[in-house]
Amino acid sequence: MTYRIAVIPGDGIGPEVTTEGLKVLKTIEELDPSLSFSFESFPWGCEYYTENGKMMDDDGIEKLKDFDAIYLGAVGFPGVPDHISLWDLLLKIRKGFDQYVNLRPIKLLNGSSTPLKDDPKLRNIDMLVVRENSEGEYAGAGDWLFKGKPEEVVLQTGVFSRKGTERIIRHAFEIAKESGKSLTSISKGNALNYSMVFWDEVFEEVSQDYPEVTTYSYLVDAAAMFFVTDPGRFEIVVTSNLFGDIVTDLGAGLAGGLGLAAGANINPERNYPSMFEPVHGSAPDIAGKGIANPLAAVWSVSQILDHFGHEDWGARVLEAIETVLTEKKANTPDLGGDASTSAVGTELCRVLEE
Ligand code: GGG
Repeated sequence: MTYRIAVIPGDGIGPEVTTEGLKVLKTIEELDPSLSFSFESFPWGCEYYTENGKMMDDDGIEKLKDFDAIYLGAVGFPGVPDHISLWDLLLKIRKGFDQYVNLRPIKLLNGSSTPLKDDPKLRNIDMLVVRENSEGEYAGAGDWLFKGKPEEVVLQTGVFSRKGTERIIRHAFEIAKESGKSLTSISKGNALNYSMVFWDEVFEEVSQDYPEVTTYSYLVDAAAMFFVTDPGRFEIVVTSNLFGDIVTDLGAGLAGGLGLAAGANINPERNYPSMFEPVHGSAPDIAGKGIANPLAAVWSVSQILDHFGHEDWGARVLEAIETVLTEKKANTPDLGGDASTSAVGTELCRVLEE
């Protein structure tokens, strides 16, 4: 079977890092005759916006719908307002394909270092954040009244439907049950007296169906502190769209930086393609210099392989990343090395071929 992958390299360092991800997939294809991938690239992003007045084609969702997966680099570049680049490409695809589960692993890989003190307790970083990815604070609901006037008022409404809240919490419980790990809900019920009280109630209700799963609940501010002081207490984490976006960048900072953080936008029903992307953005400051760390984008490739049911290859790609990190022969400047983006990809392929 040939897996069809739509590639959206996007902006800034996106094309540089996805090139290395594709290099890895092509190497795997050569090593395993039972696997075959076809790639179609789409030139969407900020440059496309500047030329065409839109981030993607009007029928972009239609064009993507029959692919087995979407591989995205990065979105956003100076000159195009960030809310336009995010909403008209990344969020449009997440919403268009109901990719309501955002899986973001936060793991201190072998060979990677943490800015935390050299305390074994603080090296115990291995969690999976299950972020709600379709509504919540990113519902796009709100208003901007009396613009420019002294009485100006801006509203940004969080939307938490029963369907949306229950399905993400249930999905996280399923992951926790299957993996035998605990599940922590991160919310803010004391201050957000509608949305997060509701979230906490739904979490409590759904937990009744999973008596075998040990559960914890944290306010997001306390959770942020414990991420830093005792990250080992978190295994599977479920949280809302905005909180998930924030705590996963915090987690990335603890586990080696954004160059090592991958994310999968999953449509669990598989009636539409899922999308895989590094968590980082387009990093305009280093774009075009050939020094961006491609490991997050390659970890996303590992997630694609897992999603296709080739967990053996997914694990091998992650092991190859750990080997490259441990050997330190090809690490980019953010990791203290001087290797180019392309040299890291080539080294990963060499490790896979060994
Ligand atoms: N790698 C995709 C990208 O550029 N993400 C930047 C970003 O701001 N993402 C926000 C989000 O994941 O909700």
